[in-house]
Amino acid sequence: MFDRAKSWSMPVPWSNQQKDSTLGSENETKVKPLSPLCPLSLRAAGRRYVSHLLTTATEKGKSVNLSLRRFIAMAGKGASTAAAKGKKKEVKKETGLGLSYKKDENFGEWYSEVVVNGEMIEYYDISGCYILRPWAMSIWEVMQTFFDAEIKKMKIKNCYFPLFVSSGVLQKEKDHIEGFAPEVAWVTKSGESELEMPIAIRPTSETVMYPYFSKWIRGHRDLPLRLNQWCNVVRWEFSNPTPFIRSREFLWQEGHTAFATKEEADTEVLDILELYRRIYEEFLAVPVIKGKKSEHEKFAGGLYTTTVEAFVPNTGRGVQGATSHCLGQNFAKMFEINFENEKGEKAMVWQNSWAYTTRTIGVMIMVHGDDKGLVLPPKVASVQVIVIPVPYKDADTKGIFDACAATVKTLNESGIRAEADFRDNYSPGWKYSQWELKGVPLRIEIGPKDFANNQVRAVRRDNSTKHDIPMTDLVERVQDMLNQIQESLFDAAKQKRDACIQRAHTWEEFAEALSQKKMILAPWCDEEEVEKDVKTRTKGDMGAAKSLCSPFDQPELPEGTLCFASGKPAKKWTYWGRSY
Ligand code: 87F
Repeated sequence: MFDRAKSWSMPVPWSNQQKDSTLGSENETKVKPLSPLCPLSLRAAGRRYVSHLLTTATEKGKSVNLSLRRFIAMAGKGASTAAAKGKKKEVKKETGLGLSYKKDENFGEWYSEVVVNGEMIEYYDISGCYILRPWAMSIWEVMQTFFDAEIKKMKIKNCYFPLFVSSGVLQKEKDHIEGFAPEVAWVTKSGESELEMPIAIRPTSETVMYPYFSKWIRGHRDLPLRLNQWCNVVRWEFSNPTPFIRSREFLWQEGHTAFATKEEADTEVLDILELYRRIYEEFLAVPVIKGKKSEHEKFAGGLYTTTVEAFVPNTGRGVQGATSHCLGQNFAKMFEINFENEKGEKAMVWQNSWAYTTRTIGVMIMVHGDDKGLVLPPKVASVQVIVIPVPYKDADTKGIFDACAATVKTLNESGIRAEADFRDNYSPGWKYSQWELKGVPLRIEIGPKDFANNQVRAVRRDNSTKHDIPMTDLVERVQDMLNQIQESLFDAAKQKRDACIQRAHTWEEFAEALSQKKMILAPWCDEEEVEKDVKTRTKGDMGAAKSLCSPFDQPELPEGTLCFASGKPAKKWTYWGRSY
């Protein structure tokens, strides 16, 4: 039988018989991996990863987590020791692909490998900093295009404030900065000379922007003032850096707004939170829970914090997906952001701030990725359909190539992001694996039989099903399949997430569910001391549990229900768990 993947006598990804002369030497390979799938590049990536980890370990002067240590130890002895080699080979044979680790067996290493081999991230020589490669950046841009258009509909305007913050300004709101101070990075020198005063690099822009809010807002006609900026921020984190999830520099949008009334501010908090829900659920196909943070977990400078919480079933950890805060009048007081109201009286503004970050991408990878690599939801994939010619000896190669080009053109013309992979130095099978690793939602193959029958073969990334599509129905069928992929990724993720939610009424039930890596929904008395106590009682190697959010969508709480932790009367249902 004609084996589509093996047609052509070309190297397969795991054979390491690269033909591209520009990538030939081992030296070059260290800098620029031949391919994520070839053992050489894996070793190179491993070495880079290890050096990154070592930097982290030394810098922190603390221990790194166990699995990382094991990885370092393995690499220290040389990743090519017989034992290491044997293990990698074995897994590779099992997966039939280039990933050395399986998602369910070694999630940490799987993630590190998939972000690099899937071409999202390259490690960098400063610990906790990562290069966002075009494959990741394009996802960010899709979300940015959506969000930017939505906030413009809400009359929010973009602006840009400087990266540098003077120490006086940064520390103006003492309460706000207090807990965060160790994470602020400072510039102390220019060339060889010490600066007169160190200058901070923005970790967030409240204190940068609000002096100007004070200047620009005079009367009620200057309100609302609704600004947003797309930028980077730096927070010198000390806990385990993780690409996208916890990095020392990241991209975000930060919205800062001021209103005449609390009602307007309250409305905006929820409007923005709904946009964040849509980013996760409609774009990234990741289910989230909308809710309010506890007093302990809210942004200390604000009045209340709302959040969209995601969950990573493999680690049993919640992730704060994005936050929308009502700041109340705390900052207005501090920065004297006053206005003359309609009655001619002096009044203080009500403020909000809100942000989502590149963390979104990490959550998506963790939720959808599998043992073959990334799985990108069609709505965010910069390549939704990859078209691969599958010629073989004696076939009408030109005809097949032309059919591929025509397929891409037809799809592009109807707004589908399709590309053809015409590279002649890789076999079709190699290309299949590489695009699977990169998570492209749909692969279209055109071989001699398809060409003769005026059809294409489509293969879904999410479930590997194959579908023969007549050329005449191409656009409609492909569009349908992309919609189905988007939908079933969300459904599968939701099903998995829901299976991890456990209700607990007592401490015993709570502790048991926590040990099973569940997200726990429990009746709570809503007292800060009790939350602190829960943290203390759950401290351990895996990190303490904390409240994630009290969902807006509250189940019924019958009269007389008691708090799972204190035994006092419960006031609300709250999600608890370990978190990132
Ligand atoms: C780290 C260093 C300095 C978080 C920090 O969530 C200051 C801070 O203020 C800091 N880490 N925060 C809280 C940020 C709150 C808020 N800022 C605007 C947001 C949304 C966007």
